[in-house]
Amino acid sequence: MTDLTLVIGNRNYSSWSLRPWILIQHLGLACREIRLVLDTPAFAAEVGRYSPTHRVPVLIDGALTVWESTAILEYLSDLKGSAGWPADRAARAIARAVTAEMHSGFAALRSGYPMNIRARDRRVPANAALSAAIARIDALFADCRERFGAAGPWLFGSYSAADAMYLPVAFRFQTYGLEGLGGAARAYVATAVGDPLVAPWVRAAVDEPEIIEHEEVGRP
Ligand SMILES: N[C@@H](CCC(=O)N[C@@H](CS)C(=O)NCC(=O)O)C(=O)O
Repeated sequence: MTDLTLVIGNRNYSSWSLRPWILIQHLGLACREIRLVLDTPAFAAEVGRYSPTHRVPVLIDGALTVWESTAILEYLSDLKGSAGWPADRAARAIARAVTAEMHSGFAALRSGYPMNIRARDRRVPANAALSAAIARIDALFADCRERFGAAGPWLFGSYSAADAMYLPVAFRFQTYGLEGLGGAARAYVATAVGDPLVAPWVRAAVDEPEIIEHEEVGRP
């Protein structure tokens, strides 16, 4: 028996919030949402009621509070008998590795290409760190798809927490362009942004009125 509430930030900008939300959809879990608007006095005043780190996302299940997106992904998967991870042990190990890699790294990608779901045709000048991050994403997507993806369109064939972790990355390429990605990575980006289960989040992101200026980079 679960009683889930996910506390999230703005749908357009909060990449960490999107990750557990999309896994919840793929696992078919029922979950309430509380949205706190980032960069506002109201966020600062309210987030501490839910989150010990004063950050989102936070998952509340009855008396239990889970923070940090990877821990939330693990908890959600546990609720469904580990269904958030590939069944094969080797695939599961690599899925966890790429998930940890995203959570702990890619600083240049996160700061250079902030997630901005509704924005299109943005361009950011190249720099060495950003180009290296894009090259690593290209290799990672291609490698996972080639080694583990035969059974379906996702990184490990069937949907997993790794796909949830990289969905905001796919949205970044939709916003800032696909330069630097090869065919396999481009096809995966198209799969991820075209996922019917993410469509309600995208519609809500488009309708959000808030603009966070420092996230609006790369305008023509
Ligand atoms: N390591 C955290 C990062 C969470 C995070 O940085 N969340 C941002 C929103 S995407 C946040 O809460 N920012 C508000 C703030 O720092 O005041 C996780 O994986 O959940």
